[in-house]
Amino acid sequence: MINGNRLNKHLDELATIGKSEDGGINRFSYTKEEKDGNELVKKYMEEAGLTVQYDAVGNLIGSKDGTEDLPTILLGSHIDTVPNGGKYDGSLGVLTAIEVIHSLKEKDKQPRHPIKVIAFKDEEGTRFGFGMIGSRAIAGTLTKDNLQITDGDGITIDRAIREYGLEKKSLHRAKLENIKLYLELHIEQGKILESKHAAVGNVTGIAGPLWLKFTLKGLAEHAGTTPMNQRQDALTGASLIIAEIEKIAKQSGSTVATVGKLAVKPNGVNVIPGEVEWTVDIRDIDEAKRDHVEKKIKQFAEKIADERKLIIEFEELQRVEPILCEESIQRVIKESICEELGEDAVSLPSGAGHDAMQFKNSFPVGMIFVRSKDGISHNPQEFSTEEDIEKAGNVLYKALVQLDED
Ligand code: HGY
Ligand code: MN
Ligand code: MN
Ligand code: MN
Repeated sequence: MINGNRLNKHLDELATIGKSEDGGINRFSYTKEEKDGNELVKKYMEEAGLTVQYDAVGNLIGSKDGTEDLPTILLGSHIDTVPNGGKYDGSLGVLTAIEVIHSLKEKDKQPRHPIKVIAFKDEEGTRFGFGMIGSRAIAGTLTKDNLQITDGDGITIDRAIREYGLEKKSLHRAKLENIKLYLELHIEQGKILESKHAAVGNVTGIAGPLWLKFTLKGLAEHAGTTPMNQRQDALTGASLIIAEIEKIAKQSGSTVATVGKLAVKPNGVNVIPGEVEWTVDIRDIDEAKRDHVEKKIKQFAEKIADERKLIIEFEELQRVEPILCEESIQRVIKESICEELGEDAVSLPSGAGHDAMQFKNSFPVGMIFVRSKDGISHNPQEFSTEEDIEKAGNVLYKALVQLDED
């Protein structure tokens, strides 16, 4: 099947790019580290016999012709990271897809369908607070307005693309047509496979992330001279709301909600906070439940603002619909898992978002999960064993060969 040693060697090499002293990886979109990472992946793609190019937004696309004039099969994932991220999130999917193509080439197996392997641009949304730029472009849903979104330094996505040195191409040309399906391998980033002693799993669906920014405005005043009953303290108000966000999500039973970023202004020891800004990431496989939690959180926030003479503002950063993986692809993945592991396949939903979600209204998708040690991810301690990686690579190989025959 695949060459597990070569795959794990590529993974180790890529992990050195953007690595910080404490072992975390920082490869944010349109930065030098991410460009160096792409150039290394481009080399691997060429060694696998793929013809490689960057598209209008910087997706790195390796293409291989099929023997027949059929729709294209897409494989891929992302190599950008969260701040201080792990070495497997995204990268494993890109490198395993390349390894499968490389192994097919070595076995002189010509696929019937054309195949493209894509390292999607900015899946994580770390730099711009707006994720999946690359897969949106491939789906044809990235808009000119999206390109005006800015990073913390006020640089727009559009300017970042231009400064990255990409050939000026129209956004519309990035959309891929005549696609049969998309298949992504990714680490689970959760604890289910480990709890079921399964190295590899079949993904049933992907929870849709809703990202909001809350801004709560009060009045910055002197910490020493302002009586407690005359304050418009934005941070105490925010803390009540944030505690309630956790409570509402817990009560929902399935929806998860996370406050990941928070900024206090003017952020002085002796100043009553005049303004607090924070993000909320709300997810569920069931969109109606997710949106109900959103509604309850906003209602509570407005109540606190009212009671404390504060002003609350909400901004939607991104709202991605949950997606169910195609039954027919799931069936092939389960058969491939059963063949590789010699046991029935474990199927599970993905709490994490993935590029596959952007193709909900374009073409069918399937995902394969690799076991994560202790379920840890978005953390330098993220880990999957070389054996599990090789088994998962064989599952991707088998599933691709099967899907290519259909
Ligand atoms: O946020 C996510 O779920 C993914 O890691 N981008
Ligand atoms: Mn991630
Ligand atoms: Mn990922
Ligand atoms: Mn992904």
